[in-house]
Amino acid sequence: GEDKAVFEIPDHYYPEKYKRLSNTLANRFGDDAGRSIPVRNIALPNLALPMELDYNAQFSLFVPKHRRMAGKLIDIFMTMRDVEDLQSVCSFCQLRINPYMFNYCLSVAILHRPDTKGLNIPTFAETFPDKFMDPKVFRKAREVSNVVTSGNRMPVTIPVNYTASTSEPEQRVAYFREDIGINLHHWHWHLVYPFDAADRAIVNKDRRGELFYYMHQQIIARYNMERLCNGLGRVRRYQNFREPIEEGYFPKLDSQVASRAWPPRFAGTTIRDLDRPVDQIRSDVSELETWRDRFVQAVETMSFAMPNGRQVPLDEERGIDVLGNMMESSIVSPNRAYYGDLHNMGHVFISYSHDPDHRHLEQFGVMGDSATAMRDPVFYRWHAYIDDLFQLYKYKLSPYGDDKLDFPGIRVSSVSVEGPAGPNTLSTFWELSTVDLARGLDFTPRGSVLARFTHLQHQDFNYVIEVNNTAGQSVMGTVRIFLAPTVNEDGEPLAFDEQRRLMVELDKFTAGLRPGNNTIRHRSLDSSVTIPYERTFRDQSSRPGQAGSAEAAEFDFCGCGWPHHMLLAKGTPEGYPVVMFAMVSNWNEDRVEQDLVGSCNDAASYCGIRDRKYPDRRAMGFPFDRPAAAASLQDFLRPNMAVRDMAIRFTDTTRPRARR
Ligand code: CUO
Repeated sequence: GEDKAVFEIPDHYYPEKYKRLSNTLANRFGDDAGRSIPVRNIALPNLALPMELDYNAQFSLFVPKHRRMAGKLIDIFMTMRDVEDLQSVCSFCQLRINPYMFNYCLSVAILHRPDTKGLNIPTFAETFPDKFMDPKVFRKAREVSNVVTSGNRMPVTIPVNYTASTSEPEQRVAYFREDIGINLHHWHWHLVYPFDAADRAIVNKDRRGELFYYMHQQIIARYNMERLCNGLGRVRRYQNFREPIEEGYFPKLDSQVASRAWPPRFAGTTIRDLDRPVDQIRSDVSELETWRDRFVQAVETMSFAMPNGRQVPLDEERGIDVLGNMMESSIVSPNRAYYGDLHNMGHVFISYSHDPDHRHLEQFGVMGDSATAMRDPVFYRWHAYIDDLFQLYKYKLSPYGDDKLDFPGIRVSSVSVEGPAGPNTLSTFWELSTVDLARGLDFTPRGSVLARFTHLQHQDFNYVIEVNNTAGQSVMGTVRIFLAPTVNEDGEPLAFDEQRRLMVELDKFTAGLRPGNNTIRHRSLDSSVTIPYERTFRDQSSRPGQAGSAEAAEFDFCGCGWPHHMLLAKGTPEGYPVVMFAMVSNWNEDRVEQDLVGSCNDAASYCGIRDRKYPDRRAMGFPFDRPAAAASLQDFLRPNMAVRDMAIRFTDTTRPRARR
């Protein structure tokens, strides 16, 4: 509600230069006026290591030194006795610790401390909007906020297509790469699945390595469909580290913290050996190649080396999870000394390719930060390569047999969609939305600053699935829905093995099936992949509480989830041909015994469920995670599966977002 609070912070918590201001400085999570809350005066822990990062520097989880400093700070936040002590140490840290690192570490701690579950972490886009938006917006926002009183402000408009002209073909999918919701999802995902922390339990979540593989595999599948809709070929993997990266990227994002521009990468840049003492990074390109070769060797031999030299087999059930942890890598990698840090260091090499030895005193580019990496075309080239390496393992597995694919007694006679665009037509268009930038803008007066931007949107629809049950009794099934392109760059039908890798998961849910005919109707809005628009951007009507307040909101773990407005690819004006696939598998073989009390279980496909196991016993991406003998999707079908040809029709109009 309107209950505003000011935190009374012990005087000696303020750095010297702020002492005079101490009476007027409100806590970052507090509001402007009202109730006064004393902050507990505690014996402060040793913060020397995290304070080594300059307050104005950029912070990257991919940089090993930053990772160690963050690990220490998370550890400090995790071990504070209670919420009041946590708040106390936070108020001390706020004016001393690099704000990006502070925000990240506090978010991880709030997510993982038992006594802060359900507390609100301010939505990242609003905490650091400079990572998601064009800096011009902020200059305008400052002007607006200085002249107009709160509550009566004109929104500032973020232009469409501001990072390149149409001479750059990659610009055709900029609306995907630079989508604020997609970048927020990616940042949240890495927040929920950190790869480093002093407390191993924070990292070691159920099937986290497999989810790293799967979530990023799905990003590539979605991006590829988006590219095909726009007349671009599937993304070319970045596999030769000695060759120039053809694509350039000029981010045009300013950091408010560093007050300097994010460095660009020119077209034709080649990654080079890194020697940046300031970041304690020294690594040669050949090291990436060694790690890559060792990863491939593990797959080839279907076994990996433990630190003690013992060889352990990669099995069918857990192999992909081990490889995910090895590849990313995380502290639960089976042998970090040997398999190294391929994926993370790939980000680091690319993000420093403009200044590998720090001679120009430049910081990392957008690839160095999980909040901004997806803007850069090279992100997808890198992850397409990573995905290829994972697929090497999947090709080692034997195809699923009937025992895994069939559901005896269950026949799916049809899948279709119904909606405003007409039967079996999916409809997309541009939508104009407004988000609140109030948080993270450290100018006065504080309050609402609205930014208006354009993003892809679609008309919601229902899935309709006809299922015949001849099992003689009621059974439970898991409905799995995917969407894929039907033809390649040249308009030729896709072979099964190409198409399976382009399969985009749209939904997964359980359904009870009575004997006889059943019609399952399911809303696209309830997708297990996406979170509602309101959660991506946070409901405008509910103002956040401060850390430590009892005001519960779930924008943290719950912030992880593909943004619903990007559920479908853009399509084409003529109608882009796609095929929808639906399968009903036997829930008794899929289910995981656990209670799902609580919330944030509505985007489980890409994000898992907080404090629970991944809620599906099958391999992620089942049944398309493995190759099959089938030549075409039609060949692959079993009685419990159905397909339907459809079209995604894009209308090039911009509609203001309607209140729903
Ligand atoms: Cu999400 Cu490379 O892992 O950015």
